[in-house]
Amino acid sequence: MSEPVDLRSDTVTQPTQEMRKAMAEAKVGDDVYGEDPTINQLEALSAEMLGKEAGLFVPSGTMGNLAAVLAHCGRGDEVILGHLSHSFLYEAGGISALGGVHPRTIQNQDDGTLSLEDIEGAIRPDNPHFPISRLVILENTHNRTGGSTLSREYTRNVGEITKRSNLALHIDGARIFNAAAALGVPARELVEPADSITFCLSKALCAPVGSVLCGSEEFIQKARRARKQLGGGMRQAGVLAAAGIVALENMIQRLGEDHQRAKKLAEGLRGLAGFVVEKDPPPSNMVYLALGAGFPITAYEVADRLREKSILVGSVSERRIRMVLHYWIRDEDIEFTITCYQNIIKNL
Ligand code: TLP
Repeated sequence: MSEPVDLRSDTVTQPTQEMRKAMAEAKVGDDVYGEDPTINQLEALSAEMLGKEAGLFVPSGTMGNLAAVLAHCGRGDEVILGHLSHSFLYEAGGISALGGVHPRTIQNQDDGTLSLEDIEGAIRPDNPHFPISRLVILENTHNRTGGSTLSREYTRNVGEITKRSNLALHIDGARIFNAAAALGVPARELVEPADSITFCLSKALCAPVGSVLCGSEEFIQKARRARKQLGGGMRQAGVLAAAGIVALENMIQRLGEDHQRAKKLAEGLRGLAGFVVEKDPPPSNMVYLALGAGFPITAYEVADRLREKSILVGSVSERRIRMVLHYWIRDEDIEFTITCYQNIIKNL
């Protein structure tokens, strides 16, 4: 049987042949002793690419974000973040459960940003009634608003606020290289105002496991302790980091192809009665599709009908579908997906 067309996420990507070879041949050591040469190489390469002093290899984006919050904040401190941010919605409340950190959510705008006024307005005055505002988190690209990109200028403006107010700025850059490709701006410039950044190797870059948290030497030392507390101190994990190095060296320059395919998919779905492509053209590698008011079946049923044709999509809610483009999706898969959507409409 042929492979399904898996559009649920870019997290489903399999490692490439080149990654598998690099993994098999990786030189490894005990990373808790700091002795894994491949992890050390990945961390140094990541830090250099993002213009930060140091990097820390972590098993997941979730752990990268959590270790960052634990390194920036103490118990009872407050983090300002978007109500649609991944850290708030999809990380199992880790910052509160494990860090005793208070989330202060403010509205994400439709383009994934937090308004500068809202950020300033959320910073607490020094008063014993209040938690201490310590950190702002941005997300680039912003998943729930359709893979929106946050510009260099916007991020600089936020950085000016955080600096002025003595807060830290963390970027959840799970897909920062998608943002860089979409905007035509080097990733290091997009994260320049940030004190820390997490990016993922295991999404559109195809590595099987891992993210890297980057920041100053001092920050990374604290984050390394937090990673240990969270059980993320790994041993001969250079076999994983080896795939991450291939991801950084060879997989970034092709991300534009995924963005082109996202546009092609959106074009094909645009005219279909009952569906609305939410961000059209899509800003990066995601296509979100909303079902119009009178659409007679739910997003779950649409997903089931597509699954019968071996197409997998994410139903985010009853009325909303997400499709994510990645390395393993070819042009013919896009055409086939559009045809299957057309057939669903015909057979309603
Ligand atoms: N996102 C996943 C799901 O958790 C929703 C996906 O399929 O998109 N930040 C952002 C912006 C993310 O989208 C994700 C994963 C993470 C962090 C967490 O990364 P992992 O899955 O490695 O913990």
